[in-house]
Amino acid sequence: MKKIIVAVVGLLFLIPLEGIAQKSKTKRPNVIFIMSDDHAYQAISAYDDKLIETPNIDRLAKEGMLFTNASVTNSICAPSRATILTGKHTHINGKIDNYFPFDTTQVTFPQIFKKNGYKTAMFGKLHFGNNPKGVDEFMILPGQGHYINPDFIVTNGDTITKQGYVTDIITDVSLDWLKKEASADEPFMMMYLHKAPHRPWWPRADKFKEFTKKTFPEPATLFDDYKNRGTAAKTAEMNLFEHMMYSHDSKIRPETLAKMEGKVFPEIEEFPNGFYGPYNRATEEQKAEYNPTLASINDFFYENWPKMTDKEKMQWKYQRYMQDYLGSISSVDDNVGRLLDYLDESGLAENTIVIYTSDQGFYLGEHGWFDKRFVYDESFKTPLLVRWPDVVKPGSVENEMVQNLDFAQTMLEAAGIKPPNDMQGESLIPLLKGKKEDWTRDAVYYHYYEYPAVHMVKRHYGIVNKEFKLVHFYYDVDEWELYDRLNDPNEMNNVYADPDYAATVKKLKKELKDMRKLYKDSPEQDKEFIELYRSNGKL
Ligand code: SGN
Ligand code: CA
Repeated sequence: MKKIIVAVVGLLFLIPLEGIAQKSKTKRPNVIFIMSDDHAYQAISAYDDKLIETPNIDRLAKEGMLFTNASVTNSICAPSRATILTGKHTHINGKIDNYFPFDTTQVTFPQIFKKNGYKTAMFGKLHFGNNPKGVDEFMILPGQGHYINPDFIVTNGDTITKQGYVTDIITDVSLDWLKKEASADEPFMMMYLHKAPHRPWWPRADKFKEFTKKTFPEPATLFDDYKNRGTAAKTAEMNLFEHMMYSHDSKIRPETLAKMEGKVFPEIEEFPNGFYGPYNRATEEQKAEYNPTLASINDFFYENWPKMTDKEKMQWKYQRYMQDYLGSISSVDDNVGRLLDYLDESGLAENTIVIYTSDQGFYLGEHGWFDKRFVYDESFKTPLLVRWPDVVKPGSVENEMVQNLDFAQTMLEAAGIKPPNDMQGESLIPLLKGKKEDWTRDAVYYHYYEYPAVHMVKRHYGIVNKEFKLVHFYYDVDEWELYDRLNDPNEMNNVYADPDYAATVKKLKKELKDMRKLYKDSPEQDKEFIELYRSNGKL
């Protein structure tokens, strides 16, 4: 009898709950778009756990889908953001590099969400030289922004300074907005955009201390000599040994460099603010938290650097780089955890799509490099994890060739909004729903323009499918490269001139030509963008 009563009472409670659940399923989903700056997939444990554990980001893979072949159309910050926001390739949206401001007459997807009744917000890094459109509320970093006590531009156009560490602050503000604005009646779309782990990789003081004690495995290609590659790889200025800076990047104080006997470090004159620019943002109290770790790094350097071989210097720089880069990521992961926990506690998680990505990949010592820009895998590919309860099968892995070009259409369609016809991507909804048979694309297009510029990566465009990558470097060279992705995953051998690959080259050249046409790119357009540099005195 007791059992029956319990069962009946239980049923009474279940009925209304069931009703709510039914209702929320038919409601338009909320969207949280999380993007970190320069977060390499090699530094997310759902992809690879040899460098760092990222348990919170990994939750999105466990509870959703992990894309292993996601890429960008142009591996550099602001252009990638412009592609994400417009759903168009660089040559169409006009944002070719980090210098020229974004054309604000371009339609961006938050504007479309807002028009369709969504509450919208953007917090963190935009890097456009102008403010976002289509968001009810924003707080963005001016330009690259700072790690410590950063400035922000807010909705009314004012600039404010916030005390604390940038990754924590962006999360605090995003959570505040969710607590205030997210409700059951109106759906929302929030962009939560981290500055970390962008150069110069300043972790929070406690992470700095923690990660400086760690040693990381070296990538197989750390000592790449760029043999069997073209001019572009040989002339790029992003080698850890040659181009990474002791003070700005490795956190050696200029005074330490100045007192090194007989050694001349041009960066003391060339970039005097490299160390003190970021460090001096801290209050005396905050500096005191960094100082013991800085002292141990500086003492070690002062004593050991003169005795080190070039190989050891490279290895030391790699370790310093990883310590700071991964220390910065650790805070991103913690903060993503805070956000996901809040979604759970508030009940929002159930009807919210959460996307995690980066504005591009990054070299973590592969080919001896840091930075990005190249179509070679580590910077061309980007992390992509999507959780969408009841739609995406938990723990699924997708290897189709998807791109940041596809994000806008995907989010709009998920919200039941028809994307504008001139967007150039493909909605990822069939893949997210496990309907692979409805996915037809097998190759993607890439085009990088920012040259000559910092890191000196030459202009290039190309076509990439699962097996091959065909690339044309142009402007001050005219060189083609072909990589066999299956047999040479580290991309160490350009086989363009190998007779065994002649048929592949011929086929891919034709496909590349067709693709350029399809996306409305052309040699005339390439010349126009070179002319833009010339007329702005950049050549
Ligand atoms: C800065 C960095 C470069 C980086 C660009 C673009 N130097 O100039 O290393 O490639 O930004 O980065 S720094 O010394 O100022 O950090 S992007 O992410 O904005 O494209
Ligand atoms: Ca970036």
